Amino acid sequence: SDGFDSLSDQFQVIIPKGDAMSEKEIEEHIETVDAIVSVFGHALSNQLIDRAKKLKLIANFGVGYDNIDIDYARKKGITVTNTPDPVTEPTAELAMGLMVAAARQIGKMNNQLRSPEGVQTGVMKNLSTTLYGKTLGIIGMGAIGQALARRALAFGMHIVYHNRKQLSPDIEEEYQATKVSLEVLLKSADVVSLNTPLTPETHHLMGAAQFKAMKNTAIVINTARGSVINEPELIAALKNKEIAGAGLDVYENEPHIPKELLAMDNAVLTPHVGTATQETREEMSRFISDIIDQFFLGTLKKYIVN
Ligand code: 8YV
Repeated sequence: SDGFDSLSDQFQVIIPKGDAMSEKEIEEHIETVDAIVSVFGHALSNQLIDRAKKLKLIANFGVGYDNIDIDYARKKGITVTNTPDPVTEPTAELAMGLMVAAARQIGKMNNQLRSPEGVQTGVMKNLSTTLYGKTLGIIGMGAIGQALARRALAFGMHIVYHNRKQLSPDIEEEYQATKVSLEVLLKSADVVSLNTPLTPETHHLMGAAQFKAMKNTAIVINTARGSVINEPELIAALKNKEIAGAGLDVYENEPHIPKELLAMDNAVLTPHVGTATQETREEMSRFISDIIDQFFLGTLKKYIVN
């Protein structure tokens, strides 16, 4: 809560006792709050929005705002904002980490070394895959996709991307990246990274057909939203060796992670921690405090998503 300190002078701030407000805390305050800080994993229902008679601002603590019905909020005259800037670099960093871990089997080796059976020593028994010289296909070339491209370029990877919009020639040149169709990306990439928001168009963008279209040596990385992938179909593709591995930070029904994935040593898993660093959480809190300040001063120009 440190990052919210700057707000206390002008606002009465209600800090939840846990990670998010309990039902009891919500009951107590919902009818009197002017702003709510919402957080992924705690959907803000329309019924709750209806009850928040004084609500003017929903400041979402994160870049993805699929936990809020933003059109409904707009109809009610409520502004919704997000926090893109502070999450860009740490999320790309985790995507890069999952990519390296999946390709170089860091998770598998780490687990084996600590297991009672231990790891088989000797390089030939532990062969993995080099990223250098390989092709990274980025689906969603927004800020996080571009931050990942910068990192991948430094690793000596080639970059193709799929995006609604074409990037400017300058930016394409900077990342030496080429825009391709989803079909071409899936066929040519050694690593496919998902960096799109979750929308009706991207829901289950990756399923059985897409995994079949990928190289069977390829890996998929997801630091976006679990439902961009059809999870049972990913599990089947990994089992049937249609793809070689996965690095996942997000899941379809968080915080649940399917047992099958937990049992697979070709899946490197983290529990939705793309922005879970000390620095990032503090920066996100400061960022959202500034948004709230500016909104009530009437000077907020950016970060409004509805
Ligand atoms: C979570 C994220 O919102 O920015 C996003 O979209 O997924 C994360 O930052 C955050 O971790 C929830 O506390």
